[in-house]
Amino acid sequence: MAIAYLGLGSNLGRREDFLRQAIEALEQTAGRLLKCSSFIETAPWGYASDHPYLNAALSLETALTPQQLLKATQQIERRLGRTLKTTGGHYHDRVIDIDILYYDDLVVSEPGLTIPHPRLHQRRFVLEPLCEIAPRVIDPQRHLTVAEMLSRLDG
Ligand code: PH2
Ligand code: MG
Ligand code: MG
Repeated sequence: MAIAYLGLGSNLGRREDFLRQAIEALEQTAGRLLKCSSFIETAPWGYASDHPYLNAALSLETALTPQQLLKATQQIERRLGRTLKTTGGHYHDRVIDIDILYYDDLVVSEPGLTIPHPRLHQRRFVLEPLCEIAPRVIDPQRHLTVAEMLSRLDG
C-alpha cells in the first residue's frame, strides 16, 4: 500500500458538488480516503478567467501503481464531464481537475506523469489545502516540508 496526495480543483458549475463527486469516485476506484482538507476559494492562477476556483487536497491509501492511479483520476475527470486538457501550459476553465501531488516519496518523470507535481511548490492553491492535512510531509525533490514551502511563498 502507498499513500498518495492529490490536489482537486473546480471552477465551473456546481463546484462543491464536483469536488464531492470526485472524492466519492476516488474512494470507489482508487483507495481509502485518509484525510481531506476544507474547500478553499482561490483566484485563477496562471491564466485569466472570471471564474474562481474551489481547491482541496486529500490523502489516499492506495493499492494502485502511480500509472494506475493516473488512469483512475483521468477516468473520473472524464466521467464528471471534463473536456479540454491543458496543452503547452495553456489552462482552461474546468468542472474538475485531479492532480497527483505525491505518491509516497517516489519521484516519477515519464511522458504524461510527473511526481511530485512539477509546479506544486509555486502554487498557494495547492500548498494551502495540502498544509491543512500534511504540514510535515517532506517533498522528496526539494527536501522541504509542505509547511516550509508554504511559508516560503509568503515571503
Ligand atoms: N489549476 C490550474 C491552473 N490555475 N488556479 C487555481 N486557483 N486553482 C487551480 O486548481 C488551478 C489554477 C491548472 O491545473
Ligand atoms: Mg492542475
Ligand atoms: Mg490536471
